[in-house]
Amino acid sequence: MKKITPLFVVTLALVLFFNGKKYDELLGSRLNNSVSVCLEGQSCGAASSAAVSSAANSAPIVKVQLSEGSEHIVKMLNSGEGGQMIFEPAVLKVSLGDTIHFKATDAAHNSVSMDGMIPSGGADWAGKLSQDISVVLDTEGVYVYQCDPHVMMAMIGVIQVGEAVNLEDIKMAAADKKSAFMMNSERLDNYLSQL
Ligand SMILES: [Cu+2]
Repeated sequence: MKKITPLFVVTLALVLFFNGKKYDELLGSRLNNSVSVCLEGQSCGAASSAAVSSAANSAPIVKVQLSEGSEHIVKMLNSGEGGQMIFEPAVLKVSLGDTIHFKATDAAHNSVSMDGMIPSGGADWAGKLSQDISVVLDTEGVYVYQCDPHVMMAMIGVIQVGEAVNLEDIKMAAADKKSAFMMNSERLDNYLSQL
């Protein structure tokens, strides 16, 4: 017992010491987190910059990243995360020569390229109602397409293939096209701003 007691005391002291050290480190890291301040103009990570742009523009503009792979699916929906009567995803960035599969997930929609809203030399397309259609995009630029029955609700989508070489043309044409939208008229500008 006389030999065990000092050993016990030493062990207890060590346990307390290391626990205390860990606690201090934990406390320190919590304090560091809570006092870290993101100043304007500094690189503060994605969440913070989104918050900054949200405050500045009332709606955060998140740029769409290049989709991986060479085949991409766009669903035609009555209701999606972005609202009613909508393509999902409504904005896509793909590589030259990629294939887009428009899926009639919900009935009574179609996908039709919009007049004057595709790159010059690009192939147009026109799917039938409730019909899946696959389109190979082998001309670089920005394409805007619509759903015929719901174009008044701005059921449209945007695909950038390679570089957005015709974006200024599309933006000029968009000003005219928007007059056809009775609802969701902000969608087209919103989508184009994500490119
Ligand atoms: Cu539709």
